[in-house]
Amino acid sequence: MAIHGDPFGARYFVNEENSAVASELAKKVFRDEVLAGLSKSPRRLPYKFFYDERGAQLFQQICDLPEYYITRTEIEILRLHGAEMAETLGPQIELIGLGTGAGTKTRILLEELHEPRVYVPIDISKRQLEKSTASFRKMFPTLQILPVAADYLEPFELPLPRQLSSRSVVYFPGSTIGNFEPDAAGEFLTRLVELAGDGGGLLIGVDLQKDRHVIEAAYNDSAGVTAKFNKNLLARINRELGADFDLAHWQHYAVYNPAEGRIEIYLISEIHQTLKVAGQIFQFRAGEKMLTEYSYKHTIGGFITLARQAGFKFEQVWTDDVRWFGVFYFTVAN
Ligand code: AVI
Repeated sequence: MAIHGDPFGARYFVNEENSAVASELAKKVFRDEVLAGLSKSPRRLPYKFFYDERGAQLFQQICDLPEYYITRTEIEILRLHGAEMAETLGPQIELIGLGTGAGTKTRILLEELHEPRVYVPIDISKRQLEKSTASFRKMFPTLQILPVAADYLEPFELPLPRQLSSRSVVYFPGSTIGNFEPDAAGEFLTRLVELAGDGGGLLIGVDLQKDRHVIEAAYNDSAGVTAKFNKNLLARINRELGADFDLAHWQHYAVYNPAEGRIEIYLISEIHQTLKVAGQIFQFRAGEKMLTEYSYKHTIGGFITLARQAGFKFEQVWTDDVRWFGVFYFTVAN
């Protein structure tokens, strides 16, 4: 997935020509995956495309919603147990942050860590990365920060650090692992074993199974922000693929599936409609559901098994009082 050896963090310093090629490629991938998803039965749109600029802003608003317990519970766990986490991860580590965004959680963790040597934030948004790197450099002047602007779902290169560290610890907060289906989650964790390397570790935030009403409220907030976030995917398709979705004819729907342990998020067509997307015609029945996202809620035991199968050894889990959320620490098994 990633190798040390790109001494200048070249992915961060992409030149204009490369970035034009990359954005053409990204457009093609977006078009192909949307058309493929719309051609499936039942139809589904890939959740990873939620995060254009507007989508990222809306997600930020979701994190602050009273019903969306995930972000504040994870932060509470870090505040309560950060010192013990630092003890467990050990001194002088290299921290590799995946999709850490603005970096609120990482900052709490870095403040607790003992003499962290290197921090490698990996984020798809170059602008976000530049902003958070600038403020982290001020906050942690002795820490070597090597940002990588990349989609961590795709192969990328790790910059070569100047400072020696005791071990690499991958940090993957936010329960983003919950958006992967079980097979994909297993494969991704296997890639994280490789990224952490021999002697390395993984600190990962995971949303846990709980009363379905709590979960359903988090994805059906009273202010309607999650509905906007969901429908923004259609707005993005309209804008970038020349489609004609009328957002007024689509309804946000989120329901917990206890058998699968996941919340399922859909857009429902309110009327019979014929639409054009990237020059292709699609017909939707009134009441037809189009899947946009799964968000899996794990049990502690179930997640440990998943990570074990990928090649990790379980070390510890920290939770809040009511066990709504878990921050797990694994090391790479010998
Ligand atoms: C990013 N991810 C962990 C969020 C979640 O809770 O599954 C995405 C989200 N979708 C709707 N609300 C939040």
